Amino acid sequence: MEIKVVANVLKANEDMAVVNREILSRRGIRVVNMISSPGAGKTTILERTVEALKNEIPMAVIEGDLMTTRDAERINRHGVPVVQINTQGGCHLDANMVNKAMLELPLDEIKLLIIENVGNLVCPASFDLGEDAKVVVLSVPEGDDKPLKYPQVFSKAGICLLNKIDYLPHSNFNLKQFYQDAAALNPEQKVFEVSALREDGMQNWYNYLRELVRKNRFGL
Ligand SMILES: Nc1nc2c(ncn2[C@@H]2O[C@H](COP(=O)(O)OP(=O)(O)OP(=O)(O)O)[C@@H](O)[C@H]2O)c(=O)[nH]1
Ligand SMILES: [Mg+2]
Repeated sequence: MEIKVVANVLKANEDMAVVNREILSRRGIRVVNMISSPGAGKTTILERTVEALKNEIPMAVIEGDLMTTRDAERINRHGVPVVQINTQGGCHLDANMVNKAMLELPLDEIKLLIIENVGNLVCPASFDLGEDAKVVVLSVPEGDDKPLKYPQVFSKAGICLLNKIDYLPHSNFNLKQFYQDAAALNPEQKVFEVSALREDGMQNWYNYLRELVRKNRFGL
């Protein structure tokens, strides 16, 4: 019985993700779903990203957190539309929450929607929100063993941002091991090494977003 309930929850989410994808792709809006453990640097990356691209690509942000509007306030300072979802204890965003948040955004004016998921490397991987791509952020202080320990999110994410590379000289993070494990889980995954703090390597990420927005709904 319990298994059936869980299956129903995931099926309901899948159905709503299809609806979101249809609404967004009809308007030519590209969507990325950023996933990481708490504190890996999602909001810092987003602050840099909106500052760098907001005059070039009309964009909006959905922030997911258990509580507070802190991350939305950080994005709001950069003058792009942002909606905060508070899950009130829930460990991930789901497609229904995103659907409601989308209604608060000027969808006819944007081409890129970036969703910052709740800080958690596990549950968000199971819930499709209607995105074009999942982006996993791993930060150097978390350790090079994380891809193999949290394989689902690394397998599903088309992009991995390896953040806080400014810590590399002070850490035992083994880059070779990380690349080997990440490639074993997902040979197609692109990895961008960045320091959002120092703004190192961010151009590769911006170019990825530019390319994503340029593609039409058939991926051409
Ligand atoms: N040294 C260093 N610190 C960073 C970097 N990027 C982010 N930080 C710091 O890491 C901390 C957490 O960053 P956030 O951007 O809030 O992380 P987050 O993933 O959004 O966190 P949650 O929303 O709570 O899951 C902050 O103190 C940032 O200043 C980086 O590239 N290098
Ligand atoms: Mg954040």
